[in-house]
Amino acid sequence: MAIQRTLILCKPDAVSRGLSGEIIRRIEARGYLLIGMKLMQLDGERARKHYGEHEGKPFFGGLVDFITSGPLVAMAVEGDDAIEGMRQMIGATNPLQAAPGTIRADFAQQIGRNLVHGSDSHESAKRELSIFFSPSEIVSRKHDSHKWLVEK
Ligand code: DAT
Ligand code: MG
Repeated sequence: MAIQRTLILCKPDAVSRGLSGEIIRRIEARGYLLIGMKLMQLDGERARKHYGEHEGKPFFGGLVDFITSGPLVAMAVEGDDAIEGMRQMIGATNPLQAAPGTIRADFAQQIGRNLVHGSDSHESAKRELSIFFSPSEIVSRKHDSHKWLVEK
């Protein structure tokens, strides 16, 4: 078990559908800490950088158009094994394959409108967090304040 940081996005579909509160509620209910958060709209350059691994794939253009289409909520989330834990909570990329109880299964229908982004590895988390947050926008929070949730 290790304390990890991960980038979570409530994508424009989540914000426009009024689901960012529900998504944040689930993250906090799991006991993860929000250590950075902002509402912002991405420009194409930053969107292409964030989704760089998908450049050249048939859905890349649509993905960039969609992620830049409206405001999103970007969050830096911290907790025990938070990268894998958040991926579990978000569910499989295609909402049809996502397990019931995950955000995508509970609220989404289509792969191209699947509401949430979560970093998929330590390297991705590091890279993606630096695209969305400068170090001064990350707030250190003492895990002791959650000691009833986190096993030492
Ligand atoms: P994830 O968001 O689960 O990490 P990914 O990194 O493979 O999934 O893809 C990034 C996003 O791109 C995904 O959330 C939705 C979109 N996407 C992926 N595969 C797609 C496809 N076959 N058709 C349309 N959109 C797709
Ligand atoms: Mg991904």
